[in-house]
Order: sequence, then C-alpha cells, then structure tokens
Amino acid sequence: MTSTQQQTQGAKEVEQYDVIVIGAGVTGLYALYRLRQLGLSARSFEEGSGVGGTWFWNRYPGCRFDSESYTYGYSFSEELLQEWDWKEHYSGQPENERYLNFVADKFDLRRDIRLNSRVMSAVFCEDENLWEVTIEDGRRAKAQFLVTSVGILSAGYVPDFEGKDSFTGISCHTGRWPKEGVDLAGKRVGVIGTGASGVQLITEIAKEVSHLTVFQRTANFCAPLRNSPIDDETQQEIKENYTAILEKCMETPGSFMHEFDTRSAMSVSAEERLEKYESLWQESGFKKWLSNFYDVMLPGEANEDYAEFFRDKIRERVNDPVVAEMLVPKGHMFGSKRLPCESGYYEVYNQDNVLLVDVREAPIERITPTGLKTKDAEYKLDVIVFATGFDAVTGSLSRLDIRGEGGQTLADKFANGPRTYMGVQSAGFPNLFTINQASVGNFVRAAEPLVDWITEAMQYVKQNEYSRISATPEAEAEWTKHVAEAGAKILRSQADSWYVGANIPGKARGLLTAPDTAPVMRAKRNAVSANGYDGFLLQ
Ligand code: N01
Repeated sequence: MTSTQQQTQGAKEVEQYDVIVIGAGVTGLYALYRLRQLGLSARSFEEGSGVGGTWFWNRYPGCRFDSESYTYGYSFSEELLQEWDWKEHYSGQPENERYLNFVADKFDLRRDIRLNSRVMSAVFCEDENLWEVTIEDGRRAKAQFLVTSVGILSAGYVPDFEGKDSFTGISCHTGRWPKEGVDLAGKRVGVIGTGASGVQLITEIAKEVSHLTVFQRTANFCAPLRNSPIDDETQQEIKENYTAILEKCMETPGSFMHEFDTRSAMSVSAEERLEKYESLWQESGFKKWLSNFYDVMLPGEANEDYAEFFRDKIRERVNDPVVAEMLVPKGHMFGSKRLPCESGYYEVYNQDNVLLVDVREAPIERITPTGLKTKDAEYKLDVIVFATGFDAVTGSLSRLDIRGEGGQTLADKFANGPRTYMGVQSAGFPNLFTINQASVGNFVRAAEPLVDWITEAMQYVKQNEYSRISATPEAEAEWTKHVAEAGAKILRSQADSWYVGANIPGKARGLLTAPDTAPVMRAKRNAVSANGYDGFLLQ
C-alpha cells in the first residue's frame, strides 16, 4: 500500500494521506484542488457542517464583500470564471457561500472533505516523519504534510465581561451566527463593537429591531460601499476582461484592482485635492483610498488632510451634532485600522429607536441577566450581539494543540508573537505549512499564489524523496526581525487593532501579516523556491 492511498489499519483505523488540510474555506478548497492536480492524496477536516470557512460562519445580517466580487473569486479556472455570474458588485454572504459550494461541487472536492470534524490536536511523530491529527470524535489520521487553512479571522473573541453567562436572553458573536438565524424583529438588541462586522450588522438589523443600542469604544472611518446589482452588459464586460482585471490585481500592493495616484496630495492645490476627494467619494468600495493620492495611506500631512475630509462627511450625515461627534474618529490615523464600508450606517443614528453609547467614556461593567450595565447606566436587552472581533492570525493556530519537534507547542512558540519564515513555516515544525500568516490584502488573490507555492514545495519534497522540509532557525530569525522592523513603520501598525494583536488583552504586540506588498511577497517566495528552497532544511 503506497502513501498516496488511504490506509485502513484494522479496528483502530488511522487513515493516511500525503497531506492533511485543516479547514475547507477559501484556501482549504483550493489546496485540495491543487494537491489533487499534483497527484498528492489529501483530506480536509472541517469543523463546520458545510464548506466555505469565513463565508460559512459569518452569516450575520449584512455580511458581504467589500472587495469587488469579480476580484475576490478564484482565478485558477477560466471555465469557472465564465460560468459563475456574480449578481452584485459586492456580493453578500449567502451568495458567497453558494459560490464556494459551487466550486466544491464543480471540482468534485467533497470526496476529500470531512465535515463536522473539528481537529483537536496535531502532533509531529518524529520517528515516522508524519503528522498525526486527532478529530473531536476520537478519529485519527496521519500525513506527511499538514496545512492549516484555518483562516486569519476565524477565532472569535468575546471579551471576558463579568456576568457574561448570566444573561438570560439570546447572545451570539458575529463570527458564529446561528445557521437558523436569530429572530430580531421587535426585540431590544444591543451590539458591542463597531468594526467592519458591527458596521455591516448594525445597518441591516436597524431595519427590523424594536430598539437598538450600539456600544462603541472607538469610532471608525467608514466609507459608502455603493453596492449595486451587476447588469447583463456589465456581466459580459467583466467576463471578457477577466484577464486584464486579474492581471491588474496581481500588480497592486494589496491585490486590489485599484491603483494609487502617483502624485502626493500635498503637491496639488487645495481645490484640486478636494475635487479629487469628492469625485472618489462618489465611487464604490475601496477606490476612495486605493485610487487616491498615494500618500493618503502613509502617516503624515496628506493622511490627516483626507481624514478631515472624511470626518466632515460623517458630520453631514448625522442630524444630532453630539451623536455626530461621537461617530467622528479621533485618536487614530485614517487607514491605521481596517476601513469598514457601509450602506447607510451613519443614517441609522438618525432613527428614534437607535441609541449610541460611548463605552470608552462609560466602560461596560458587566453583563446582567436582563442586559448590560456600564459605569453610567443599565440597559435592558433581549439580544446581545458581540461584534467584538477575532484573535486574528495566530489565534486560530494557537487554539489547536499543534506539537512539533520535542513536543513543543506552536502556542508556546508564538507566545511572544509569531516566529515564522515568510509566514509559511515555523522552525521545529517540519512539513507544517501555516497558510494564514503570509496573507496580504485582497484575500483570494493573495491566497492562490501562496497555496500554489506551498503545494509545489510539497511536491518538490516528495519528488526528491526527502522526508522533511523545515524552516531553518536562522531564516526564521531573519524574517521575524524583518517583520518587526519593516512592520513597525507601516500605517496598519500605528493603531490598536487586530493587525498588531492589540485587540486581545495580553497578546504580544506586533504585525501579524507580512509587512511587504503582495508582489514583493510572491517574488520573495519564488526566489526561495528557485534557489532550492533557500532557508529551508531538506532531509
Ligand atoms: O472586528 P474588529 P470585526 N469593549 O476587531 C470592539 C474583516 N471583515 O469583526 O476598536 C467594547 O475590527 C472594538 O473596539 P476597539 C476585516 O478585515 C471583513 O468587526 O478595539 N468594545 C471594535 O469596535 C475586519 O477588520 C468584512 O476600541 C470592544 C470591535 O469590538 C476584521 O474582519 C466584514 C471590546 C471589534 O472590531 C475584523 O472585523 C467584516 C470591549 N471589551 C469583517 N472589545 C468584509 O467586508 C472589542 N471591542 C469582507
């Protein structure tokens, strides 16, 4: 029996594959497709009862893309690109989940996926050079390679509020929204958190709840999404232009289809600047900053100039000047936290049944059986929604019990921040590819080449009859230093957010994604593989 075949070992079944993939979301599905193409046997273990990862779990009302739909889909199959019709420019969760199911069916991926299979631990068996994975139900499987396609925003975070479990109403986190939905009609609902998830959710549920209380700690710079349906003519245009659209995405820093204006905002007159800001404001999605003067996304004068333009736009939309001022972001730079897109968010606060509470001024003291108490007041609630974010990037790895050489756990190794080589491997964890840390920008555009690189690395190891590929401690140390040094300078390191782990009490602060642009990351990885996997030990 070869290692490329599933092995059944008597009563105590331990299945064996070339590769075990944890997760069947965007990267997990594509990894399965690529591995099959390369002739490697693979099995994905997925916790959910369906495929889709992020787009399976985040089914809260209002959840949708804020990248253009046709730049977010997979690019690996021309047939898929032509067959799938995106219905909206910024597609909603139900459609995105349908898309990923369509992909799983079209490429017959389901036969390699086991749903409802939460991985509890993964242990590297040094004498066999195999990873052994244990599923919640006690089943085990082994593989030479382990790929953690577990997502960068999948380990939900709910602050440890006193009395959290005493609440007698319904409570849930946006990232684990019940499949059967939550009936919010006529209910008094409290939402904690005003990040990208909170902003989308609040806008949508304000249409049906009897009363909404929003507990905001930090106001964000939110921009109009301006979503619209894709008409037949545009659909045809998109399909005819896919090559150019996707090529453009591969050239830009964050893999979006938008390109910065190469001029500095401060190099043109105030009138010209304002004219550009106003015309971009009418555009949809991320264009408002990614097609702007290049320096609005760098710390400095241009950034503050554009921030003030944004603040005025918020003030214009909110009737009550006191509430408007509460919604105007202060204290962090434009773009230093993720910029949520919205579809009527600010107007929600003009509704009589919506109350905004500043929990920086009056912190949440506890959750009570009937609602929530801040320093200043008590709020009666039927439902509490935690839009409180994620233990990003490393959280989904640390929550798995991953043990490498000498029994060292990945959680311990990452206790003071992730230590990896290019985000794909950590020394002492041979044959383990951590997909999630290396991702930058428009997720699928960044993930596809990353999966290509990882799967080709595995094929290289097998073809050359090595047993192990592991990052060297030297390469890891150099990369970790690069992330710390280069990462400290970039805009998204400047605020307290998930980008740097600052949203989780006690988490070490440091940039959690690569500090380089997507083209640079690809070039670095390609140089490493072209050089016989420089920085990796092949044994
Ligand atoms: O999470 P967040 P998210 N008391 O961490 C607040 C992606 N995404 O789920 O800012 C009170 O951004 C916290 O306050 P503060 C996107 O990459 C994409 O919204 O820390 N409040 C903040 O307001 C995004 O960046 C889409 O002061 C507390 C909120 O909770 C990422 O997911 C849609 C608190 C958390 O915001 C995460 O977004 C949605 C406390 N103790 C998400 N603790 C797309 O459109 C936390 N908060 C594709």
